[in-house]
Amino acid sequence: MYSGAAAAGSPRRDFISVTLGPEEAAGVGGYNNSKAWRRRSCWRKWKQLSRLQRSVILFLFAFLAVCGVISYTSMGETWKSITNKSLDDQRTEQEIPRLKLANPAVLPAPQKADANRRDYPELSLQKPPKPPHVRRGPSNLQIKAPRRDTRLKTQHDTMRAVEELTEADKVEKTEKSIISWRGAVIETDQSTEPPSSKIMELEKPSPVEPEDQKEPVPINERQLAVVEAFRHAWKGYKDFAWGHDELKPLSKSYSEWFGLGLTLIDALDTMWILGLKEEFEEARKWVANDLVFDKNVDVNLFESTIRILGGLLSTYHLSGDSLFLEKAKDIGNRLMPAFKTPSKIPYSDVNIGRGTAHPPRWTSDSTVAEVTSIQLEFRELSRLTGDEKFRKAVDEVMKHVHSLSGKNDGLVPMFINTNSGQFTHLGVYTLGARADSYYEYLLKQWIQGGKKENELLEDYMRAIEGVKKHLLQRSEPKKLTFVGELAHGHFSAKMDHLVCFLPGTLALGAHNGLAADHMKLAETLIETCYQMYAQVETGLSPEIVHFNLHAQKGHKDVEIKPADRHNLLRPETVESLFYMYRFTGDKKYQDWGWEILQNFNRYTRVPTGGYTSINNVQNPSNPEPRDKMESFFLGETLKYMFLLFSDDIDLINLDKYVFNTEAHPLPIWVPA
Ligand code: DMJ
Repeated sequence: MYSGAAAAGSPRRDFISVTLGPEEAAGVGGYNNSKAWRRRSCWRKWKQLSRLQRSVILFLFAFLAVCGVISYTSMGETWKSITNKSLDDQRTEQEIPRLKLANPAVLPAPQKADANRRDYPELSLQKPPKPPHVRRGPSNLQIKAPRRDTRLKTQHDTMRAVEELTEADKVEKTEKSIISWRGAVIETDQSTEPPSSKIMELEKPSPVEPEDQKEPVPINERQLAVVEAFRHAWKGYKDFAWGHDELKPLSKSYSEWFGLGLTLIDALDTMWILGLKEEFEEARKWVANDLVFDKNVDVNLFESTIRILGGLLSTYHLSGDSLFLEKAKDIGNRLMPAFKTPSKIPYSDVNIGRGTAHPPRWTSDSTVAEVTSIQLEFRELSRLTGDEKFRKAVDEVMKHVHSLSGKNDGLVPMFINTNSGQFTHLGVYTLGARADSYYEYLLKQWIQGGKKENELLEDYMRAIEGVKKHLLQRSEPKKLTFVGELAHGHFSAKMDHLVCFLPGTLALGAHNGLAADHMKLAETLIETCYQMYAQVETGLSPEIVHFNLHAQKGHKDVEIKPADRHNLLRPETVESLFYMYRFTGDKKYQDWGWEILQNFNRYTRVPTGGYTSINNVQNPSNPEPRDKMESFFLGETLKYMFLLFSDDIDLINLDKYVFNTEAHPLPIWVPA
């Protein structure tokens, strides 16, 4: 083989070497399909081309190479997403059978309507589905004007309209000190103590993400009416009950329950959500300077957990202000003695100053709803502080109740003994007082924990089957589906207003991938709850109704006994209306809520400030004011009203937050 300048003397010297095979070297020509021959032949052809032709070809090659690289990259992405999707599908499919196996008789397979993300909770956590009625985009374009809106205003504008204040110094102040978009102005130099290093290192208020830190959201006229109602209620509280538990608006005084500023704490996150900066700031100062838990006072474990601990935790998450977490940790620790019982089922009452706990004087029983509706708060406190003792205590209660006998198709009795740990007063089943939030917290703990705790889901699904089997009936004449009660095998057509939490909870479950018939049931039940208002003379629901099972001339579906005709400004129907509107976008739910707000204004508003419970929802000319504004009117009722009238799904996004039973939003833990 020879390699070198084979054509010395040739005018074209732009090649360097040629390799000759033995035949060619020997002058043997003809067709030869060997690789070497083909290479040589191409090379000759290439040499015969003009410089221009070669440049064009080289350019084409270069162009094709660039195209190749681009399409390879995008193919890679496509391939990656296909692979991920199939992995996700596999994971989902693995989890479905696990649920089925856990309780084949009760748990229906999660609906797989179109295999979209909505059907699979794990996926929807990452990228929540958007209700069709919500438009995204710049904040002032996101919200469709409700029918009666004449114009939309920003939250900031709204405050202006309500307050009629000069903005100049407010703006300046805001620019100097605001740390977050929704409501509160927190001066940096005002921050109470330096954040407890342990707490702050362990856990940050997780859901305050950049996505949430957006422009003030425009609010509409109905929301503005809620803001006005809140400010009126707050005026009464501030003028006559500041720092006390509840306002007595008629006597212009207050009542104490625990002596811990219950209304103020319950209302903190509502002020934040409504954008009431000044009110929030003032209340924060009271928390920083005057809220003291080292007090010789008996508090109810459940009530102080859902209102105080829950309120402080959610305010911490919304504001990012460590003051609230410090206070939450303090009250959490002071409530722990309640769990020192023979059965670990907590006592109902704790002295938060002395560190002692006890059951009510007349019994050693606790209420089932109370011991099973403190979990969201204590679990979150453990997550934030890194101290497992809070979570262990409440998880133990749930495990124990899960394993107990005495349930009826998932329905639980109303009492549990703190010595034996057994249910007592067997045979009575209700979704109302003393059992209600047990069911609510089964679902909500499951959601909070990233939908991994199957026992909670099993108990929830079984209970809803129990409701369907034993407690559902239809009334006459309107055939309203309602949830009655069962006492030793006898059905009672009695329904507490408290039961109206259920449509919202069912809708939340369906949104998280549970059975689609739960949503159907939610739709029929919320209609019933609305009728509990609409069929009454004041348009306000009584505490308890009895439904007519038989058609009688001149009788409505709803009957009210004299002892039950009071209204305590409760939130449950408005709460469910909020969930129903969020998940369906059906404006009728907003309209129903609007009617209710107007009737609260008509019959319960006290001109000098505040709202009052009333004794008689059947007497519009004299509803008999009771002279008490419950803390949940500000903590829950008005908050849910405001959210119901909003079209912004990011205003407490239900794929990021779960509300405790006192309407305090807590973060859904991001799945590991
Ligand atoms: C609130 O304290 C809570 O919603 C609780 O779960 C039930 N009772 C009141 C409101 O009605």
